Parts: sequence; structure tokens; C-alpha cells
Amino acid sequence: MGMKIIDLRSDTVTLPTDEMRRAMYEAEVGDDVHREDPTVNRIEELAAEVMGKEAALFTTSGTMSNLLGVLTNTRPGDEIIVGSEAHILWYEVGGASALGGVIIRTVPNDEDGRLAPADVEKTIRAENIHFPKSTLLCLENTHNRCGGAVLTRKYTEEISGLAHQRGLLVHLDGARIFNAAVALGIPAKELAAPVDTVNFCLSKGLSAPVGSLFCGTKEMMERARKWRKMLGGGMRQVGVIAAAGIVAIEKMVDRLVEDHANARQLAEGLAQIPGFSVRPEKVQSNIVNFEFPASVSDFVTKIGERGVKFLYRGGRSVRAVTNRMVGSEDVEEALSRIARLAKEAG
Ligand code: TLP
Repeated sequence: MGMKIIDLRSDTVTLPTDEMRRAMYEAEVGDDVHREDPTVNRIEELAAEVMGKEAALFTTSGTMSNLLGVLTNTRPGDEIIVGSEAHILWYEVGGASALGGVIIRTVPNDEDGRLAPADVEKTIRAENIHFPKSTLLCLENTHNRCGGAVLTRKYTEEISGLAHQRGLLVHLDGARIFNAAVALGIPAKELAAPVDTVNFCLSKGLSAPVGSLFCGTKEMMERARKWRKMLGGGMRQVGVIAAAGIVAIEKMVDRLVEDHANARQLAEGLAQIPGFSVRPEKVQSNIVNFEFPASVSDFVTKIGERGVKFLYRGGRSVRAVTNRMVGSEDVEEALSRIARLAKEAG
């Protein structure tokens, strides 16, 4: 019998909507390296508008946008400051160092994805013949490894103000900035206002198949465009992809509240299953980090065999990310499969 697969590994597994596929089919296109793709030009204008920046650049991925954040805002030999749990540090293959030639210095992230201003302050290098120059602070909102934690506008202003005062620029990894905006009930541009450059992704909760946007000043985007070309990211009739991204920005943001409600439902349900450790009150967006009981060895593999997919984080730690492919009734079904497995094991 067909068992429904409930995939909670990531919101990157979302498939394009029918409206996106139609928009892709009908997209007006041209050679974007010559800036002649009207659909790409449109998404870049739209992205700049929603982030409140002068300009934007369509990129292949969040990884590329974040790398552009480093390449555009620093010089080789500089030091960048990132959170100890930052995606840039953990999951971007060390590109900032390998390709940007920068030193990555970390400051501890608290469980809410924040960096303590005092820690940032003391990490910024003074002027000294021996020292590299601190030129960039990187933030992340929502914060992936910190369980989808949301940074508020006030915090973003405070920490960015400190960096600016000391002569650093600020890059925001806003891969899931719309989740943060929806959770706070404010426009995304308010969260991006205090920073110099921001990345956001189309291919996560917003369900587009490919693409991210890197946003900042016109002058920064001109330099970033050249870096993107060097990285092999100068694409041609890429309006075919951008068309889906326009639907993502215009139509897919508001429904993120459903993913957030489902994440809360999942966390509350897990809290009821003996041995599972989770803090539902900490769930602010679409990510739930939890621990499974010692009695259920190999939890992720075993529950995977029963059609519920999670991301294993090491030890007894697991990540779930709710997304458009998983409804409230699927969360209920996942919880009952988990409860059954736990009962059989323990
Ligand atoms: N994150 C992916 C994996 O890399 C872990 C996921 O499934 O969550 N910034 C943040 C905060 C991200 O979560 C991701 C993707 C990226 C950047 C990179 O985006 P892509 O995958 O488009 O390069």
C-alpha cells in the first residue's frame, strides 16, 4: 500500500507551483549577461524594492549570494566576524576563505541566533601593524542552526549600528528573511534596513525551484555582478527561472504562517511523546530542533523507513523544517508514526 512520504528534512524540498510552471513557460527572456532578460530585470527590481535597497542581483543560490556578500564587501586578508552557528561557517564549504581569502572569526551565537554586542565589540580588531582588518559582520535571519530563531528589527539595528560605528559593513544572510518578517508581522525591508547587503532565497519556503537575490547599493551590485561572472554565475536566458521567483515573492510569502503553525503543532506533539525533548515555546518560524530518546537508536533512519524524513544533526539531535508539501494533517500523521515507533522501541 502506498505510504505517504512526509518530508520534513528541509523547506528546500518544496516543488514549484502550477502557477510558477506557467510563468516559466510564458516568460519573456533575453541574454542576461547583456542585461537583456526582461524577466530577470523585473525580479531584480522587485527584490530591491521588497528589501528596501537600491539594487539586486539574481544568483544561483544562497551560497553564491553569501559568497558575493564577502567578495563585494572585503579584500583578501581581511577578517570577517560571523556567529559560531552561522550557515556561512558550517555549510558553505569554506568559500569565504577559499575564494575570498578572508579569515573567519567567530563570536558565540546565543540560542536565539544573536551575537552579544560586547562579544562583537571585543572581537573587532584595533588598528595594529600585526592585525588583519575587521571589515564585515555577518548576521542570519531566521537562524538555521538556532532552530529558526528570529532576529528583531531592534536587535538588527543595535548590532549593525555597533559594526558601522567601528567601520565594518554588515551582510545579512536572510535566506529565510520572509519567515522572520511573517513571524514578526512586519515587512522584510524593515529587517534589512540596518544592513548593507542582504541575501534572500526563493527556493526554500517560497517554493521556487532555483535562485536567490543579493541586494545592496547600485555600486555594490555592479561589483558583485563582476564577481558573479567570475564564479560562472553569468546565466543567459535565465528569465525562465526568474519567472518562478517572481511568483514566489508576490504570492508565496503570506502562506508561510501555515508552516509556522505546523512547526508549532509538531513541537507540541513531540513534547507529548515520552522521551522526546523539545521546547515548543522556542519555535518561532518553520524549524524545529529536537532530541529523540536513547531508547530509539537510529531514530532518523528508522522513522525514515516509516516514511517520515528528518535531518540528523548528530548525537540525538534532529531538525524538522515544515514546508508547503506538508499539511497540518501530515504533521498529525508523522506524530502518530513517531509515537508508534517510540512505543515499540521502548
Ligand atoms: N540551507 C540548507 C542546507 O544547506 C543546510 C537547508 O536545508 O536549510 N543560508 C541559510 C540560512 C540556509 O539555510 C541555506 C540553505 C543557505 C544559506 C544556502 O542556500 P543554498 O542552498 O541556496 O545555497
